[in-house]
Amino acid sequence: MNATVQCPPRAATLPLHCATRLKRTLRLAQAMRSRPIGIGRTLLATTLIASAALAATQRAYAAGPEQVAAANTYRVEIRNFAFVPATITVPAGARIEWINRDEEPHLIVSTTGAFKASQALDTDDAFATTLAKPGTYAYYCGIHPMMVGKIVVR
Ligand SMILES: [Cu+2]
Repeated sequence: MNATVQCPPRAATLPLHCATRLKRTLRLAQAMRSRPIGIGRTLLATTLIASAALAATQRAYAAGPEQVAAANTYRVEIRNFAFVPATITVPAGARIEWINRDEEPHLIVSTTGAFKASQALDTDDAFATTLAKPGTYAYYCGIHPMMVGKIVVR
């Protein structure tokens, strides 16, 4: 009994099963070669989708906060009447996002008016702003002014 059949090296003398295997290998090689373009397209598509998602942050949160895909987004959670973390340091141009995990409404107000205040955020509501210029941005909750936080933009 001989289970393994050797394929000869020359294509001209290939038995049928070897020719089939060679074709399969060539097809695989072609697929591998075209893959980088495929990945490039996927990344581009992902970027476009991410841009669209920025406008739909609150919808994204419905699916879970880890699905907010934008790479330059930094999240501050509101828990037990506190901003967590109370201070974050982000690069210029970063998008900062607050999400209210309390049962009480909260709203985000810049101490200096550096960014537009949020609406009152109900449970799991989110608000975001983008800070382009380096500096320190203090903010507080418009309903509970003892709740304070700080964003340091580098
Ligand atoms: Cu509050």
